[in-house]
Amino acid sequence: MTSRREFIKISGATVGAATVGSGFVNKFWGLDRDAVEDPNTDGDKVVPTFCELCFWKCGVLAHVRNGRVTKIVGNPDHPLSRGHLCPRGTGGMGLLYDPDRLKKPLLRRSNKRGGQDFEEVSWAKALDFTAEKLMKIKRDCGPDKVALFSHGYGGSFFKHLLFAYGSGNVTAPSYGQCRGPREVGFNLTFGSSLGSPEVLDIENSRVLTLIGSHLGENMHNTQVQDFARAIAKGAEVVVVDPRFSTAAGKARHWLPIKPGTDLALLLAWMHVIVKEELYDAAYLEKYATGLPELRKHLEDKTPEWAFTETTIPPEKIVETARFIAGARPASLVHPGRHTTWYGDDTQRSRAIAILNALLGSWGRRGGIFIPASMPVPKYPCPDYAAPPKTAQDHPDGTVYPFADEVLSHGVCDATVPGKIMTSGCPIKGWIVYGTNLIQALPQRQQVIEAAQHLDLMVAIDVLPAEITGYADVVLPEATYLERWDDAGPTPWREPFLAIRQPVVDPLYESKPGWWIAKELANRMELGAYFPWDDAGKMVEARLRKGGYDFDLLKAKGVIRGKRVPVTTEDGLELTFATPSKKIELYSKRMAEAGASPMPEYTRHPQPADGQFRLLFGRTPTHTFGRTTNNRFLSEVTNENEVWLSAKVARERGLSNGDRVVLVNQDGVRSEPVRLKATQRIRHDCVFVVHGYGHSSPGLKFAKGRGMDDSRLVTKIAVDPLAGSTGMSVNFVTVERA
Ligand SMILES: Nc1nc2c(c(=O)[nH]1)N[C@H]1C(S)=C(S)[C@@H](COP(=O)(O)OP(=O)(O)OC[C@H]3O[C@@H](n4cnc5c(=O)[nH]c(N)nc54)[C@H](O)[C@@H]3O)O[C@H]1N2
Ligand SMILES: Nc1nc2c(c(=O)[nH]1)N[C@H]1C(S)=C(S)[C@@H](COP(=O)(O)OP(=O)(O)OC[C@H]3O[C@@H](n4cnc5c(=O)[nH]c(N)nc54)[C@H](O)[C@@H]3O)O[C@H]1N2
Ligand code: SF4
Ligand SMILES: [Mo]
Repeated sequence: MTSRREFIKISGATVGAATVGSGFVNKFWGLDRDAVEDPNTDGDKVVPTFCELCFWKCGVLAHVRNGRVTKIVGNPDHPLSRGHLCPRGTGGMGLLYDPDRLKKPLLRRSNKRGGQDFEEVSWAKALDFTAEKLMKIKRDCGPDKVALFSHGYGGSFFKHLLFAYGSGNVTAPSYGQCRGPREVGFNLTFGSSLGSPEVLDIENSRVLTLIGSHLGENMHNTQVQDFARAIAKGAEVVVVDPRFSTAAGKARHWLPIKPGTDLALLLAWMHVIVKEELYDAAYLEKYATGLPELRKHLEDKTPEWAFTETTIPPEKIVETARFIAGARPASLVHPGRHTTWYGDDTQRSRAIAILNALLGSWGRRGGIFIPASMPVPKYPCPDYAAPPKTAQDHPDGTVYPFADEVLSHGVCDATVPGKIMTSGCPIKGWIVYGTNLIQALPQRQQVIEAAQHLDLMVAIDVLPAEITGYADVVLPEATYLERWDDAGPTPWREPFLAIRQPVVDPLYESKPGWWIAKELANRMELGAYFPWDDAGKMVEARLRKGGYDFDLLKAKGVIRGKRVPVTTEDGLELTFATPSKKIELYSKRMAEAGASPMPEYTRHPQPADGQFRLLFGRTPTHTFGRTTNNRFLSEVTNENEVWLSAKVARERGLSNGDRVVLVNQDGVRSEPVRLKATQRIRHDCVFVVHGYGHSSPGLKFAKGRGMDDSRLVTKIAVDPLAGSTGMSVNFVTVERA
């Protein structure tokens, strides 16, 4: 195992390998404290691939010596990494060589789900068992009674398998518990959503406004690099956050808003911008509809009114509105990513979208670009026998009128007999790929209850995460450094194509996802849908058919296409896929669905005296619970702490470093956790990094470290438009442990 010193050196090597500005970027984020070059970690072979420590897909170069990966650095040719990685990406060996990895297929021994009581079995036995159960569900109840929960790039083979099987129930918490409302809000306004990686031209922004979005702690590599570059070029930042985030430390204006009131601020900003005619009139004239209705709607949304909601002084609201408008169109109000906060999140995202429209930033340099990509032809494959059946999560289609993906918590509900009306029997089978539903979904008891009703749960994972304990069969996947995945375009500022290829052979008996999906297909008479022997060959055939130089791709990991216009400044003509073919400031579709056609502020319950709103976020060195067992990354941070206002702590006789317990409104108690008494947070909320407090005994390093915030999320506020679950609606008291 590499020591802390070596790990830091490895990070240092990343800095060394970087291109222009990287030293600055690392200094900017305070990441290069011990950075040293270490040629001792150079490999005798370097294999390019892309990262899976989060979902940003940065290109990496993996150094290999004597069959072992010795370091991972950024691929300078890859537009998402540009030669350097975030701290997590450098720590991929901590996953590859994690001694707690799943090593062999497991079959559950006892009847009780959740007990982690398994026997090791052969692949043949595990796959036969799974395929037989899936066939039985199909025979008895129909194929649409199986759902796939899938997070991460490798899930594509299982989606294909599920569609071939005849089910359309593909879902992920990264929609209904993450970016769902943002995608819906932007889609309703511009006819297009933002996707991942987000299509934001932060590097060229002159003013960047962050509502939450804690860049610098939220470590999406390209965005934080762009953020640092923008500031180096003189950009200014406005941060709206109840907490003095890392980004707030770089900001001209920090607005410590009362949590849950952002929509009031957004409306008041727009009030000022419209009243003072600071908007981009020519842009709106050409591209938008609904300005008169919006003007009327905003009349009474004054800064004085917003002050009473947000606690931001009216003068400050006016000043920042003018400041933001002064930089248009290179003034970007970041759409956020984790936007499932209070249940009116689609409306808040709509307000952010409309504000961007007023600034003229959609399709503009320094705003939101229209991405380019390099298409990859399909591998010849039969059509799916029947169109995938309708989703089971909200079957009559009217409950959440704008949900455009299947909702994970809805699938849980549809698994419990009689809980929501679906035709025929409830959902009987879950395939869970790369998502730890126990930590990712709110209202854990309901997830666990749903699991108890299943005929089959198969978990495909690399680690014994909590969810694997509830599965009937656990299939150990090879990590991203040990496998091929499918090839596909990543829409971005410049067109490029990258491949994921194995760096080393799979350890233990782990197998790549493509192999697992194909073997299951063969056992269910669906082999025709996987008409290739090996995913590497399939990827090669697809890319060669597309006219790409596969040998170059293998050697470099990435090829770049010719730049095309992505903003009006480059000569792009903007089009909008809305019903009116224009930006819809007023949404007829929303009115028809019975929703407010322009964002309407709702007042949310606030914590009582002695209670605090539980907020959560990220730390630069971890991706939720996905990496908290990674010993390399944990050399830097190995537990979370609870942020509480220093004044409040003092009044309660608590000091920095004390062990405390959080107790939520339903009496659920957290694990004991260290207190961070700080002036950097408002008095009415506490903040904690998500992904700690693991309980799975198999996660020998992470188990019992820090607290698990999601256990306290027993209450949700469901967004009536996107169907997503607002999770920042839980209140806690703080007790000494
Ligand atoms: N290092 C690292 N980076 C990551 C991830 C990771 O796990 N680790 N995860 C990735 C993923 S999947 C996602 S979705 C993103 C999430 O990252 P973001 O999209 O940035 O998440 P948010 O929930 O917007 O940000 C949390 C911030 O919002 C503030 N906040 C809480 N409530 C409110 C409120 O009512 N109003 C306002 N204005 N602010 C509020 C919190 O204080 C905190 O600073 O990060 C991505 N990047
Ligand atoms: N309370 C609370 N809940 C949240 C959030 C929060 O901040 N607080 N954040 C929300 C957000 S923004 C999101 S995006 C979701 C994300 O939540 P999840 O969808 O659960 O995402 P991860 O935590 O990344 O998923 C981790 C699982 O994937 C496994 N894994 C890692 N690599 C691989 C691989 O190569 N192959 C396979 N098969 N498995 C792999 C890990 O071992 C782990 O079990 O959670 C949401 N839920
Ligand atoms: S942002 Fe970091 S963890 Fe995510 S893909 Fe890039 S290097 Fe990997
Ligand atoms: Mo997310």
